[in-house]
Amino acid sequence: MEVDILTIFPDMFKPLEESIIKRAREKKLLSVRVVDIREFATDKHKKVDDYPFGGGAGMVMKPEPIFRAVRNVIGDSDNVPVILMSPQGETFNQKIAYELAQYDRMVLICGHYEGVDERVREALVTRELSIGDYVLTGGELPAMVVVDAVARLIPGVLGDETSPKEDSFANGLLEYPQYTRPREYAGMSVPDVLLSGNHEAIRRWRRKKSLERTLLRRPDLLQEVKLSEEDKVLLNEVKEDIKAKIGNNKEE
Ligand code: 9D3
Repeated sequence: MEVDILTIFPDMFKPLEESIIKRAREKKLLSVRVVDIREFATDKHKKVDDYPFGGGAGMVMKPEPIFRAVRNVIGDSDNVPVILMSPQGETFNQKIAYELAQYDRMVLICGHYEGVDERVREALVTRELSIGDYVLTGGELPAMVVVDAVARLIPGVLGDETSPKEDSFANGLLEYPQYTRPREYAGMSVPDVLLSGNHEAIRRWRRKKSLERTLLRRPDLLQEVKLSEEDKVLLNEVKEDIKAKIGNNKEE
């Protein structure tokens, strides 16, 4: 996938040169081009923002540099998502990540100041995304969040050991607790079942823990997920455990 990121702060994108994203780029599974909107400013001072018509605080990003930058990267091609990162967008989630991963290109525009000239939305933007209800200083970190979440869904980006199909948000439940060596640390031991070698018992324990964790932390997710007959049995066990106070009103 080819991603073009339009920004007035190109130096903020160093994190995309590390770790799994770095490897994905080396393997040519992902190409990230960070485009400095300022290079497309039309005046001699390379101005990218201006005062809002009608008055008010703050500055607004001018349309011309953004239009020219988008035209420069995609020309007249359609079917390329042009995504504006903005606090007013729909909230990004795993489902949207899967949708975007189906494209072989996308353009991300990072908003700044008090916002962008509305004509950018009218004529250029196909989708507007927020990453959640908190106020950041710009769309750069959100753009990196989207690139990261989408890139790892591209086949081959994750090693074979880690399938995105096993992601907690992909199977609709939170993940079960994980342990590694040593078997005992600071007086805390690893649950016996995980050392038992009984794969069926381990699978059942993990599923139950996933259900328990989801019930206690994200009951909203349980409304969405389709539970198997075994899941219903396990979830009832969880609820009985909690009632019997074995749960001590929290996990374990
Ligand atoms: C004056 C009203 N503000 C809206 C709450 C203006 C404003 C604040 C912060 C306009 C832009 C920004 C910068 N944030 C983003 O560009 C942004 C963002 C965010 O702040 N939170 C979550 N997702 C995103 S995506 C882009």
